[in-house]
Amino acid sequence: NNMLSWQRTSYHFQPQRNWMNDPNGPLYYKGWYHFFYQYNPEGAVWGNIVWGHAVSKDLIHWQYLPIAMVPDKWYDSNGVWTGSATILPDGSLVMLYTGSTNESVQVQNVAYPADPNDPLLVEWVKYEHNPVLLPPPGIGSKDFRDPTTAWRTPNGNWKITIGSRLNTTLGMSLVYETPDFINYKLKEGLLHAVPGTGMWECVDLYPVSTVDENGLDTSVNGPHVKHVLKASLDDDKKDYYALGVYDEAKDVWTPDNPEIDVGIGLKYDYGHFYASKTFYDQHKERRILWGWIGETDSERADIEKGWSSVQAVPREVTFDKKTKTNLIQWPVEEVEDLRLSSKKFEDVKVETGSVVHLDVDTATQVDITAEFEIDEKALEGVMEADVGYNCTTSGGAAGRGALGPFGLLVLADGSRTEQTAIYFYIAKGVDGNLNTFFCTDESRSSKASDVNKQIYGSTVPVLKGEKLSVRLLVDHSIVEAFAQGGRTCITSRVYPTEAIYGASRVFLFNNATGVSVTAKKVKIWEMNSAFLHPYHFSAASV
Ligand code: DQQ
Repeated sequence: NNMLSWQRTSYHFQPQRNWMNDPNGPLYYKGWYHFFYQYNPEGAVWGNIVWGHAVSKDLIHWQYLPIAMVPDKWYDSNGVWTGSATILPDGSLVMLYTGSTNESVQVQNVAYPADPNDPLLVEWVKYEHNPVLLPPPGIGSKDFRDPTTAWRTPNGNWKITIGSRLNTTLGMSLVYETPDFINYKLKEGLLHAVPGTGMWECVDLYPVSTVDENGLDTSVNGPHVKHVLKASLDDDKKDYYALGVYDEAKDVWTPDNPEIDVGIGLKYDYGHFYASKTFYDQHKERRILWGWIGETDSERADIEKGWSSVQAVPREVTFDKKTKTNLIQWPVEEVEDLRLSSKKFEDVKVETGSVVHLDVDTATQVDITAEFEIDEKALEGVMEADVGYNCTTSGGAAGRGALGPFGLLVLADGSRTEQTAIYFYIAKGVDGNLNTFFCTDESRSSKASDVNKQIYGSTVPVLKGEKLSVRLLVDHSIVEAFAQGGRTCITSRVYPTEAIYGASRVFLFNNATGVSVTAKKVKIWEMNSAFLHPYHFSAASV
């Protein structure tokens, strides 16, 4: 439908048409990045789930391949659901995925590439004696899904974890041990459980180095290693992670800080981002995070436009060695290859209560970096405490405090009847300490009334001497925002009707009452399109 075609993104992964959800089994194999995804080949709403498949040399320019797996067995006839890939020491691949059976029971299945010599991994075969795992006693038949990538144990076996819940509210993850991916033993304890968090979907467990920049293969453990545990909470559709320690002998993961445990502490992304999954990229020795960005418009609009959902630009994840309390997420460096012409703005003063237009040609498909400086004296001069600030409930970009909000307006039209605001807000505690918030306000993002417009955000750690910095990936109907180098991230799905194509503008704004802000350096790159297209099989390759 042409009427809504401006909402299509230009460098975020999305199928040509129809519904997509979770990322599945991402991996690097024989020179290609592979990406599988939950896909409905028959429409723009969830259902009939198969595994879509695409390949890329650089995680940005994708080529669509034929559907990898369809629900053609009793053990997955209600859907080929989410799963993960494991690369064995000899380089071969095992795929583990959840099948929803003909009776809607969630079981785990194994699949292999039909031809390991095919770098495109076009054909997949399901293990003939699937399923390999049924819900164990005491676990609901619909509470047992999304196996992780396996990690190797010192005795040469493999372990996986699978999310579930007990008594509806105790979110948790089970551990299984297997020598061969066929026979499994349920471990006695739980990897971890957190009361009140409900069903854990798409659990992820992986190591991060506390000293090195490179990512770690999933089986690595030992000194200078922390383990990230992530669960996608079915109840509030958010991806929560926590840093902790994984004890392989006991099969237990323990959070560094019980107060910021899985499901009650940090989120990968405070906006719209769900069912994410990481993989270790052995090609570039880094850990890559994929996340699904669903629609926030009406189902009717999705059916009308004939498609639904995109994936976030893959992010490299590392441990934040400066704060030691959070991860860093940053768009993979390859996205920078899409940067075309740029414009730079320096020392732009944004007075209290003002808006400044940044003159760039087109701002509908851009990569923006910005650094803000605030007058130190003004910061100290603020006498009264400002407690209880909350991105969602404190008035958004229009609410005014002494030291915020200030930041950028993107996907805005010239008269700002539409705008998506990304901003900082500094609150002074009763102790005089400053607490910085990073937020996104979608409330004026679209004139359309049938779309969900939210105000999101959280605190962002700012260390002494650091400027406030932000990176934005703007792509027609998406804004991915990264504060302080990726310590806090917010993805917004927005539906401008006026601020599209050439009518889209970028502004700086400052609604703080007590401080003027200087945008020290703002750089705006126009972004090329990634031109996703089907893979053309040459005569020689078929
Ligand atoms: N989506 C899949 C499930 C998973 C859920 C089904 C998360 O395997 O738990 O499409 O979005």
